[in-house]
Amino acid sequence: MKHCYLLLSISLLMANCTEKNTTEEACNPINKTWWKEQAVYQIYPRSFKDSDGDGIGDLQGIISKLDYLDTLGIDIVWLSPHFDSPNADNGYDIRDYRKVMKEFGTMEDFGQMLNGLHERGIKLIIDLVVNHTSDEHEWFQQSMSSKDNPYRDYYIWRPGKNGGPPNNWPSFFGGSAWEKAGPDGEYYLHYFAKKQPDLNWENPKVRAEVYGLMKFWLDKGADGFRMDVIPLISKHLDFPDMDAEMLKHPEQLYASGPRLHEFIQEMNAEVLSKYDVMTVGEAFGVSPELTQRLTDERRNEINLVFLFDVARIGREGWLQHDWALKELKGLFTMQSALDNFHWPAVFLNNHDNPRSVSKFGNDAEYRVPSAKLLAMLILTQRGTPFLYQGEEIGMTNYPFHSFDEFDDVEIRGNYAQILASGVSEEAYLRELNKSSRDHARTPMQWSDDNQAGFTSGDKSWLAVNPNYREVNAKNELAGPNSIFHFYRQLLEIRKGNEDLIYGDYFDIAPDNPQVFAYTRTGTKATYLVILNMSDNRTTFEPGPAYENYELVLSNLEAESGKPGAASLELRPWEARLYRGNNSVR
Ligand code: ISL
Repeated sequence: MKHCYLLLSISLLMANCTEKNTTEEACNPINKTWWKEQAVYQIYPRSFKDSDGDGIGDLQGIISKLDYLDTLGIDIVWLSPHFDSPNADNGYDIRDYRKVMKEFGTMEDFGQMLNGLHERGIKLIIDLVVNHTSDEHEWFQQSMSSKDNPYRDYYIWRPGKNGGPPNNWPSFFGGSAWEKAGPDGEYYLHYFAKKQPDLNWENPKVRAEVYGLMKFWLDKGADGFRMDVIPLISKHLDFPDMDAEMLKHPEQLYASGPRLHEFIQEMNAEVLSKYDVMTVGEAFGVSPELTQRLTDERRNEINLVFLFDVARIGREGWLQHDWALKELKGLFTMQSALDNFHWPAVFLNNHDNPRSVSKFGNDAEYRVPSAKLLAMLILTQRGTPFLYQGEEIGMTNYPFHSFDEFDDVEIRGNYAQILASGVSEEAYLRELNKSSRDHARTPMQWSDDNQAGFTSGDKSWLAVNPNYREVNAKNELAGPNSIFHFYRQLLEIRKGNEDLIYGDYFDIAPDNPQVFAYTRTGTKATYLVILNMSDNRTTFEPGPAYENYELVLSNLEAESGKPGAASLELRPWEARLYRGNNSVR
């Protein structure tokens, strides 16, 4: 896979506009627009802020924190699913697309939250989960009731084979991707949990239902969608068995259905093209080529995709291997080398991945400087930055000591078969302490009060991280040199700064094993970013071309030393942002 990224990035680099290469595509000026320039903040509502003491976050809780978001300086909120759901997968199993989950509040609360965001100049994109619904959705209840029911073909039913499921496809959440149900003895397809049956996108009635619910929320004022596993909606209708190699990465088959682009172009024509919206697809399992096609502005499909290469670097299923900084740099070079018809989404963590300071930084001795360094990384890269709740205060992974502390359906669903494969419980627990999705889902830590100020109740739906007395928003807001204020300063520097937003990206030391250093060259200025991503001091020499560069921001108090950026002494996790007027590579 990495090989094709390299080939792709070389081809894309060649496509840039140069004297030699003046093809129309390469020299097409970039289309500047709000969703390329603004910074997004993801809220996982269940864990953000509880207003009624039931231990579950809710919309009134979000409303109570709108000024906090405004102070931080983010421009767009991505809200994970807020729809009615039995919460088999914490809202990613929708029972009624036009109703707010009762634990989260009411449609009036949604309107109050949306107005509160818009009054502060903050847009809202919501989570579109239309590869599957909850099995408690009325459509599925009807579909399951009989082969002759008009809703039967809203889902994908097939007869079994040889006394078992139609084929050997696996669910991501353990076991087969097929479940027998209903009076006719057929099986329905579910890529995720049994309680998340896949919708049949071949059925034009299903597509019309989806377009209708999208318009319902856009007409309420939503500013776009994050599209859950959208590449999976087109299925290979011959349902071939997978061979051993394919079974290692089922998402690659699931994300290569033959009608994907047709469906998304139809969605664009029917809905998206009629609104000024932002769309970001969760490109789970897709190839770089498919990513290119999905986000090529000339194809009128979607604007951005989340590629998991960075956030899941070193991951192999539930295993987390070590990784080298050089590999991380290569991924950023690849995604920033896109031509002007494409635009990357940049993120280090979300609700499905471990906390960035624990995965990419040092969440112990150097938690504060490394969290600030990661802020500088994510907010000076080329692409739309997506922050995840709690990242701005340096929240860390949770210390899980036993399996009953986990909530995640993905863990509970896979537990038996992973142990049956011979993996010991301690080995599995050790890996999950590096990679579990629950790390990102522990309650937001607002203060050193009981339950970290997340709820007035005496219990939260998932345990609060025991480090909340030290790591909390109240401390961060109070301390001028806090992680929060470092994010706020970077967001301020970035806002409206077209050199940092659209400037060319160039890694000036791709082979350096501990320093990540790159430039962003715009029309007015060049920014130089120097990140010592290690626990060790080091010297780093960008060279005389940078001797007149001025320090804009650093995460550590300046030590004595020469001004400029020609030669630097860097402390562990030291991060510096310089600015120079000469456009130098
Ligand atoms: O990698 C994964 C599968 O093994 C998961 O982290 C995740 O399921 C995948 O990235 C797809 O995620 C999205 O769809 C899921 C939901 O559980 C995730 O929370 C959502 O982000 C099913 O809706």
